Amino acid sequence: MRLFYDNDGCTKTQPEKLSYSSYMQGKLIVFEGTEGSGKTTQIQLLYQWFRCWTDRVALTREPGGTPLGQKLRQILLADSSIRGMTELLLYESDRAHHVEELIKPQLASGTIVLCDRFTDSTVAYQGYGRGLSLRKIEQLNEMATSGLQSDLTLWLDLDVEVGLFRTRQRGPSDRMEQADLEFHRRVYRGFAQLAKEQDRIIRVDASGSQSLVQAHIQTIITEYLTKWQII
Ligand code: Z5A
Repeated sequence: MRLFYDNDGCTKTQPEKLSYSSYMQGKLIVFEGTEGSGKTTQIQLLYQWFRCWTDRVALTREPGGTPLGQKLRQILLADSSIRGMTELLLYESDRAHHVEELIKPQLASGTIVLCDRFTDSTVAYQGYGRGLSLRKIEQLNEMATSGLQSDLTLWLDLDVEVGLFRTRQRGPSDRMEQADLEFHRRVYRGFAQLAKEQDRIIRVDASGSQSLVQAHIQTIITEYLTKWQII
């Protein structure tokens, strides 16, 4: 990160402070991708970048963005008896609670919400990966979010095998990471298809170094903040 950060962790080229009077509603920015694509690393770096010039930013994730969600996350990632519709409904339950309790109130107070995974993960994993009905998933996503969509989704595009190699190097795998390679390839195809269909999804090449990928993300975010007239 030396290239982009000073000693205090802030960039030399950070935007001017947010003009607080210029916007009321926050923005929902989501990071999506297959295992090991670097979402968590990159969203945390972006959060630090935002924090250098505003405190109106929140970092959260799915599953597990609330205390109840943490409990659901533990069950979802550890219990191998959970399959099919049960798995889908647990992810949607986590989401419904997360949106109501955290995301909507934060957006209403003008906060930029950075979320590690959201509705597209359900389409990619439970739809393309597990083969559940895409139409039903769309309906459940709509119900769980009351129609809320991301303002911008960054799809971190990385070769599935490279991502799985990265996660294996990190240590023991959880239930989803242990799924077979063909499952992860189907999930990848899901994200690729969504990116083709939806203008709110921007593809980010995640194969470079952490600092290179972060620089690309900061460029995209700066463009959007300008477009939204936040900076
Ligand atoms: N799931 C679902 O099925 N349906 C849904 O609706 C939702 C989720 C919302 C969440 O688990 C699981 O839930 C997930 C999908 C499913 N499946 N799994 N597994 P999670 O949150 O624990 O897992 P994840 O979201 O996939 O995160 P991850 O495996 O930790 O991957 P990541 O966040 O994309 O990557 P990372 O943690 O930033 O990096 C992984 C490793 O690579 C780490 O050691 C880094 O230091 C390293 N890394 C990161 N960037 C680089 C670069 N650029 N070069 C080299 N190495 C790097």
